[in-house]
Amino acid sequence: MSMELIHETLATVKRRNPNEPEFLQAATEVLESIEPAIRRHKKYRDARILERLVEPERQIIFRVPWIDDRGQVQVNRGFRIQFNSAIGPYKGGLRFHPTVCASILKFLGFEQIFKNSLTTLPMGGAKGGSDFDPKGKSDQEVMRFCQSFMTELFRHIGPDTDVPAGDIGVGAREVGYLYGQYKRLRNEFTGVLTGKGLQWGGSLIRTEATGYGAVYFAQEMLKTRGESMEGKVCVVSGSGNVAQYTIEKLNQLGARAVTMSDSNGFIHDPDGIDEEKLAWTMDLKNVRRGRIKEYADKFKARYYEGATPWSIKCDCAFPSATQNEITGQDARTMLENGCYLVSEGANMPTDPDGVHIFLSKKILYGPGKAANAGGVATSGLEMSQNSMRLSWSREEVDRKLHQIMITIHQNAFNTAKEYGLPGNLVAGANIAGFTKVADAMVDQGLI
Ligand code: NDP
Ligand code: 2IT
Repeated sequence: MSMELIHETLATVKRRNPNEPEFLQAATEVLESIEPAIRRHKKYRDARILERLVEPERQIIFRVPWIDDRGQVQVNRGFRIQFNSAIGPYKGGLRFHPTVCASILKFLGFEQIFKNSLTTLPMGGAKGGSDFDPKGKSDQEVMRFCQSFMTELFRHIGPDTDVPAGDIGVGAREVGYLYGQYKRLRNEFTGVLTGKGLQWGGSLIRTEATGYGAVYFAQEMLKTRGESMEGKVCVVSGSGNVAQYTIEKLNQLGARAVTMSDSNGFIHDPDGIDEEKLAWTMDLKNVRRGRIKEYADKFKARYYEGATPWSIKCDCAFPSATQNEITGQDARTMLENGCYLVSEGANMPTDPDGVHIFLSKKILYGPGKAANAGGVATSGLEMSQNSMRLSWSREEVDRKLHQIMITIHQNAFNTAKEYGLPGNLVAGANIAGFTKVADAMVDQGLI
């Protein structure tokens, strides 16, 4: 009966949101895996929690006009999906990428609800962004775009209402321009964005947090089998914020990261991307804004144009680029090559076929909403520091981040067991994240 309810709800999602495949994919994965909780708790069925959960509280879509360096008017589309505020102010990143559309931001906002719930901190779920492409744009163009974007967004956000942050295409530079414009418009210095610069309200470790967190989560998964990261050969995709700090933490723990990628291809460096090569890559990607191919030329590694790194033999994989980057076929290849741990730094990087394969083969599989929750968790710590008008040391924030990742793993692991699905961290994370939000929605009446 509860499965019927879930399928009816998903049919409504499909009917109401035609042409939103990513959102339907995320909703299907979550709803199907929380069936045991829907079955067990009549109060969720009576309060029609599922039907309410899949409908965002508010969606804002707006025009973003700006002037490029040639003096031409450009127009992009801006979004903010305020999905759920049952347990705290809306919280989630902004993505600037040409593929951005309602479907992608709704999948990300939906995932964010459960991820934020898992962090143990009081944050609701949201996501936003634009189809603006920062690639190939000058700093001035990026600034003018960010100022125009914020000129509309500012009226919808606030430190107790909605606190955006970065995601793909939105890093320190973009957060700086966005924050500057918010401050001018409001005449207030508040913690309205996270991922801020360290001199103006940012938290130590926020830059590192998602990557570090994904590795801390992997450590916890390995511990259940009495193993550690030491000596593990790791395949990493992406070469942006999450990939960079995943590799930094892997190096610190004695593991060996052998790949990185961008949307053009991937590099394979069997000797490992050590500290020096990583520092060079950070300059390439964060300052010079070049392509990963240059790494192969610089360090005599192999470059594979137009391919993803999943064919490379490894013990552990850290997908850290984008959604659906691991297909069912990739998953099969990875298992054949001996990969037995996947910790998702990206959001929904594995397609449904791939997830099914990882779960049925019972490898150590940490889904994004658990494994990459360290980023938003540290955003939550940045919000606390802003509210208290003080800043914690690097060690203090790292210690809190590490403890949060341990707790998330424990919660997902124990919840999976409690609901009769031992080892299934997809079900464990979804059910644990869901029940907290669902209980809050029941307590607060018809919201
Ligand atoms: P960045 O913009 O810093 O880096 C993104 C990386 O992924 C780049 O190497 C980029 O290559 C590659 N990439 C992006 N889109 C595609 C695509 N369609 N196909 C192939 N490669 C692609 O973003 P982040 O590192 O911040 O984000 C990476 C992932 O982690 C995303 O899924 C994001 O949602 C998730 N995440 C990020 C968090 C954060 O705190 N930043 C927190 C939690 C999750 P190219 O330069 O060629 O575009
Ligand atoms: O997907 C994510 O969790 C993020 N991009 C980080 C969100 C945040 O508010 O720090």
